[in-house]
Amino acid sequence: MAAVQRRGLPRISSEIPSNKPAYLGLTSLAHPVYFIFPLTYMIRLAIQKSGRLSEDSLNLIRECGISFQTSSYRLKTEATNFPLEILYLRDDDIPGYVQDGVADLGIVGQNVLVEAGMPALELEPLGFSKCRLSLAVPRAAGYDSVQDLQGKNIATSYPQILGDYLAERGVKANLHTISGSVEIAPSIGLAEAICDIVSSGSTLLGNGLREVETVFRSEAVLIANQNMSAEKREILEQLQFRMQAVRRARRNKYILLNAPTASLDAVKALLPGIKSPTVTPLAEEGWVSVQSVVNEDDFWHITGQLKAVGAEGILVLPIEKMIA
Ligand code: PRT
Ligand code: ZN
Repeated sequence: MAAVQRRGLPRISSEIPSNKPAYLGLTSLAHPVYFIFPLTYMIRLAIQKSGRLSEDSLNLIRECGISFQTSSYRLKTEATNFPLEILYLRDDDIPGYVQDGVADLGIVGQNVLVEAGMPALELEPLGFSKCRLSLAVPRAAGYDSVQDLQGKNIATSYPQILGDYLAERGVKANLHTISGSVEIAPSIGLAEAICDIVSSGSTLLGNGLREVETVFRSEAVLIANQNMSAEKREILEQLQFRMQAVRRARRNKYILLNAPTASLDAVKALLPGIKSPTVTPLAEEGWVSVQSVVNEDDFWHITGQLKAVGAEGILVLPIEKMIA
């Protein structure tokens, strides 16, 4: 049967097309008919269902201009304006699901990724959920170097990362793997030291512990299955382009100021901008308005220097997206 195209309806064919997705319409088992829909590929992104990564992951997707519905009991949701499906999972399960191709992409902490032994899945850092995996000992205990942990009991949820760290330094210790409340291990006599995630340090402090070594630094990363189809790779490229624009915008601020023309060279040297700053004359003679972009980390330092060379009326604005 030749393919038939009817206005407003999918094309109908009795042959399975080799290069297009087709859906089987069971009009007759003897003579199956395939409805051929346009190419509609979709990429699947796994994020943490509920925890420290969840909100930032959802915000990043939203800031990429992708709309979707959320609700606390849903396990997956489909974006309405981008070929993306979001799966909500426990963070520990995300690397395995991405490795196996159940999800194409994932957002997870590097600590979980490396502990799972799958660092090769990492595509790019995302700049949030920054933390460190640290060794800590009771405040009153003496500590000079990691060699002091030779033969000691250490409680941790990260035996792989810690094991590698100690082995590289020739330290043999007894690692006790526990999945939560690691910080209480010394006070209940389970271990002489712990190795756990630290962010502000207040949990260690509250449990009478002292941070002595940073074993690993971590942040949220985008991970990807390594055998994605060309079509999915194309969608991934679009998503990465948007994520990078969002991240660049978050790291930078738009700055506007007035400066005496005589100070312009000094101001330009402080504000190189993306290419060079935009300079326009003010109505008042001898003054210019300067617009540029400044890195958030340098912002306060540069503002002080700008004031010192005569800049006035400094305005700083957030940037929504920044395309390289
Ligand atoms: O339920 P699910 O398995 O999905 O989540 P989870 O409970 O295993 O993980 P979750 O939500 O606690 O953390 C997810 C990820 O956030 C981690 O894998 C890290 O990559 C990152 N992250 C960032 C942190 C922290 N900061 C953090 N502070 N993960 C844990 N903590 C804990 C830490 O274990 C300790 O108990 O917070 C305490 C220390 O915090 P401070 O601020 O007192 O130092
Ligand atoms: Zn977890």
